[in-house]
Amino acid sequence: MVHTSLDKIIALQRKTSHIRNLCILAHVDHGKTTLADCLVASNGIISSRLAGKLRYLDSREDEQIRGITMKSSAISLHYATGEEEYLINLIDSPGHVDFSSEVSTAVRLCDGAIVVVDAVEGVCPQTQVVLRQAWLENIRPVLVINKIDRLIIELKLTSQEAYTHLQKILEQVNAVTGALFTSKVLEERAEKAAEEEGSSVNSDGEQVYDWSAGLEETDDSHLYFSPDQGNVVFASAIDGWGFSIHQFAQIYSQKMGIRSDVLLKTLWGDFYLNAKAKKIMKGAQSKGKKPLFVQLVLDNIWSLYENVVTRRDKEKVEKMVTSLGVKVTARDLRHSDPKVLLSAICSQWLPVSRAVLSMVCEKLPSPLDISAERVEKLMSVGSRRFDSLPDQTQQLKNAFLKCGNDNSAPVIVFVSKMFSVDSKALPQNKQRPLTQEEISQRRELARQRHAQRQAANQDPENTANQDVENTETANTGAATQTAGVNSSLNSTDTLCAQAEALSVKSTGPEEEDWKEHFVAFARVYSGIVKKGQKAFVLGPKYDPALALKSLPEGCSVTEDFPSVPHMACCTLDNLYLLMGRELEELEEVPSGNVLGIGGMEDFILKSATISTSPACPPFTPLNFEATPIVRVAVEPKHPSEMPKLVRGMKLLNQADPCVEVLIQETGEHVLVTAGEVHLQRCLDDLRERFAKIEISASDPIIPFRETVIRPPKVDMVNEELGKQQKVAVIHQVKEEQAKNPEGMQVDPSGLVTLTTPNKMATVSVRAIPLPEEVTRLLEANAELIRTMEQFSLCAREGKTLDINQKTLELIQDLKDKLESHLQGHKWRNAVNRIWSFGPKRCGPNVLLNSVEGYQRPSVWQCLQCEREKEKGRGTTLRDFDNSIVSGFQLATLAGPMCEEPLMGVCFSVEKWEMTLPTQLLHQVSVEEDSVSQRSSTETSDRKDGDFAEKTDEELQGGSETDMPSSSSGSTQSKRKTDAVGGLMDCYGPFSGQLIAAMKEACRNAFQAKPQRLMAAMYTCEIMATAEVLGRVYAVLSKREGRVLNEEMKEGTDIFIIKAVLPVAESFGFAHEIRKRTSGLASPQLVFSHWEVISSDPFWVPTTEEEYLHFGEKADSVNQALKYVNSVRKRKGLYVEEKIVEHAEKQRTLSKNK
Ligand SMILES: Nc1nc2c(ncn2[C@@H]2O[C@H](COP(=O)(O)OP(=O)(O)OP(=O)(O)O)[C@@H](O)[C@H]2O)c(=O)[nH]1
Ligand SMILES: [Mg+2]
Repeated sequence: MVHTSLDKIIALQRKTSHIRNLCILAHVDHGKTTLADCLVASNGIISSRLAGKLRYLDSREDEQIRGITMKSSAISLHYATGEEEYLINLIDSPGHVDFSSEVSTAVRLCDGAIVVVDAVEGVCPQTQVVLRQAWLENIRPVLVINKIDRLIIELKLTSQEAYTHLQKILEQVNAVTGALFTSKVLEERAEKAAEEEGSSVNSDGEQVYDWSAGLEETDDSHLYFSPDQGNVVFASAIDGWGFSIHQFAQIYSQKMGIRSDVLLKTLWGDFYLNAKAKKIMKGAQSKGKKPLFVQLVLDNIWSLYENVVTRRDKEKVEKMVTSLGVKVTARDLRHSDPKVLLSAICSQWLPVSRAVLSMVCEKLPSPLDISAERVEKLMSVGSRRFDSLPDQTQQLKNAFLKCGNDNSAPVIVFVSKMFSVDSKALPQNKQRPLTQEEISQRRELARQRHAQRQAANQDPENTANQDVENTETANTGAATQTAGVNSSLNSTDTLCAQAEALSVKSTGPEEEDWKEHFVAFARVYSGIVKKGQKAFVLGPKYDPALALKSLPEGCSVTEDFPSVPHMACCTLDNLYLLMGRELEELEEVPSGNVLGIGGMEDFILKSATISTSPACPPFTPLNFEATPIVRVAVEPKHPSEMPKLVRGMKLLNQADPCVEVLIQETGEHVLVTAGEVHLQRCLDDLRERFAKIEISASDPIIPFRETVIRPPKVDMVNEELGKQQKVAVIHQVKEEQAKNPEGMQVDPSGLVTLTTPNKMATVSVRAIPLPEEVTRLLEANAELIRTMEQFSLCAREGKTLDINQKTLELIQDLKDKLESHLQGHKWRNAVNRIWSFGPKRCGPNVLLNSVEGYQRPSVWQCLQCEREKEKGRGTTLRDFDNSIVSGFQLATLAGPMCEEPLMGVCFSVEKWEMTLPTQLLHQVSVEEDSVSQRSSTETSDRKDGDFAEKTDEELQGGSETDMPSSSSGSTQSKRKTDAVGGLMDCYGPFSGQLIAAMKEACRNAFQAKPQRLMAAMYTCEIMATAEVLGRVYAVLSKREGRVLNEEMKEGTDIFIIKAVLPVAESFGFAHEIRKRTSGLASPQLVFSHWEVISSDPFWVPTTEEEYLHFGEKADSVNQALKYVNSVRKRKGLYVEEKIVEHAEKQRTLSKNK
């Protein structure tokens, strides 16, 4: 196969209608990279013998070693069919869950996708995820069912069984697509009109009719995969063959004289060939006949495998080879590995590249076919609606749709990720072969040098004189000599310099070797990008409406313009064609193509939009499916190398779409990654690439949550708790009360009352566990709660914040749901009494206002049509409201067990009394009258955002200094601050005392209830054959995993096990499973939820049965306590540990009796 030249690709880049941008998506190990190899080989980039073995697009060393892809990489291919020539921009993506963010970056740049499914494993979890991702980005998929050879060789299915099996796989894939489609249609319908509902839900029958009628309105036929639609290819990438039924229809229409369109419709499905009548009939199954697909397609392949691989029947093979009309070399025929012969035959008979590429060109859209719906989705960030964008921005939609290639079209480019390349890999630094001219130039130089040297040796004077003539620098005798020698030296120097220049040019500047270069992975959506062009770089938070206001009309990139937030101006220095491991330099790239842009590292962190028009909005952010959860602290082996590590982490952050790097309060440098494999890759990258130093990483930092639960009804030995337990509890409480700090009382029901040190305020707080659904709701809606909080903050400052209608509806919905879950006497009117959420004002814990007679603005005030007047304005309590909230925020940020955040706890403030000295109170009220509405925002309100993040000490220290400055804006508020905040005594400012008291009260109320630790859980799906099933279970149970269900894949002996596993126990899990099952099973771990660990970390036996069962010491392993202690140890907190208790002297009895 000939190598496609760069010029050809450049020419094809201009034919937008003949470009296909697509990515290969699948579950891990379903054969994406192997398939990509076959396609790459069809362009002569790699040899077709190596296709499938080389895995060309896995260019990293660790990808080759581990055998999995870790990043998405692109390559441009040329495909010719008949008259038409196409340019295929192919992106291979990883299938491992840890790298699913790389899939998102790939999907964004494409118009279509090849979804690969393993014929044995069928639809797997990641297959569903990638189908969903393709769906969310509105790109069209086609299907490749790969590894059909496994059905023949491993599962030993007959062709008929294989047909049924393939049908099932198609059904599974279509079920996933169908679910996505119906959910979308139903969502749209629900949005449309509520009144329709009333009329359509009359009877059950009608409902069904209506529902499907809604679906029928939208054409969905192109969504489903079906071989007769031409969007399915059956393949074995490793053996190099693949076909769609179009190919067989063509073959048989010639052979049998049946029209190919008839064959196309009947080759897949319940049809059979009636040989007598020479007709194709329906009802193969009911009549027990072989379906056409089996008879005409599968049987051929099955017999080929049988003759070549299983029986190795030479005669038959030769016959088949001649009948298929393919050429096989004698060497292949004699080869000891039958697969070589098989590949040689198949790659000529049914080359997989032809089947896949012709399907892609036919069925996937070109960049010109981009739909208006997709454009609107790309252009509308967040909850903004497309029609709320400025007019100029809306007009850009046409540019997208036109995908124009002329110079007048605005340039719009989206960068989905930044990837780093070695400076050596850049085309400008690459060692290129010398041209003929350069070689002769070098030869000439060398010859001159040689001649000069010889001449100089023989007769220095002579040469000198000659040189003088040459250079014409001297005229007289004595001076001639010296000058002559000099100039002779000079001329040799210049020669050397010239020679050096030539050699430097070809090897590249060495001093730049260490430098990391970033290339932006991008696509042009409109216009032509030219090398050296200037453009705006728009960050994800850029707002065109704001910018258009501040920029002069029709301003262009070349002019000076006022600085606009999230916008920068840059020059596009280098444009590259992405060719897998190589980059090729380009002068310009027309719209519709995927490209690499060099020199953008100072402008773009991870993703950005580049445009020549300031009206262009930033594209919607990428949908990331994985949540980064695994954290480790890293440090350099040699402390002096810290700056290198910091720089390296910065580079790593830029080069990976998903990783997070942060510096914790403790000063640790922390990496947050999506999973173990991802973590390993990040560490390797840091060591070898970005920091180039030795680093050590801590054990993974596992996050926990702390919570309280309802008192358990049974004890640890499952006996119902009787009175005896109660006595013990009261006894315990009394004991603990003795330990309580001064001024605190705890009553038996768990109500904690605490007074500030200056005795001026008293708060009573009770901790109540929130129902599980409520916690989940709060967690899922953190973003909404943050919006509500912002609204309240603005309201307090007297400003208004406009929230769009959709968000308001969502907030109302959240409120309704909370109300429905918080039912019963205990929660009466609780939702309206919510005071705050925490930690960070949006977490899954609630502060409840149960103070009698205290009215304050509700957290739901954004829902009220008319803005509520500030309730309780002017009361002393209201002035200190914020201190209570801050105390609550601090208490929920770090719990008493091991300083981890709380979750699912409601703190109900039941009493709050203040007894301020009368003279101060008077002062406050007098000030109050003269203070304007605005200035009543209370002292510490302004900086409450920081409160949540600050630690206790910082806060107390900080409040002294911050307080006066925070209200120095107006003299009125200053006076008021003096009155309220100035309640200073020997215990410090009063608001600070109140914060501390509230925090302590919450912590103690928490401790008065049965406390539990919550662990982060992974769901994991493992596929294993029956013989290794037992070992998989053993590993799971050793690591505290819990099996949710287990089912057998139909038609195979593979079991699918679904289980949950604590993140804390997951490290090394995948490795252990693989080791124990000899690589036959490999799990995929995805973060799913938080779960309460049922054992009490502070449990001691209290009932008689427990004493009997566990003994007095009860020193069996307490998992929860183990976790608590490990976290405390890591944080440097006090850990109560008994190393040896009641040690007994050991004696060897046999000797000295
Ligand atoms: N029997 C058989 N094995 C195949 C076929 N295609 C790929 N494989 C094997 O499947 C394994 C995984 O192939 P890859 O191409 O690396 O899979 P992938 O989908 O790129 O994997 P990730 O990128 O890690 O998600 C390799 O060992 C291949 O040799 C096939 O058609 N038949
Ligand atoms: Mg791969």
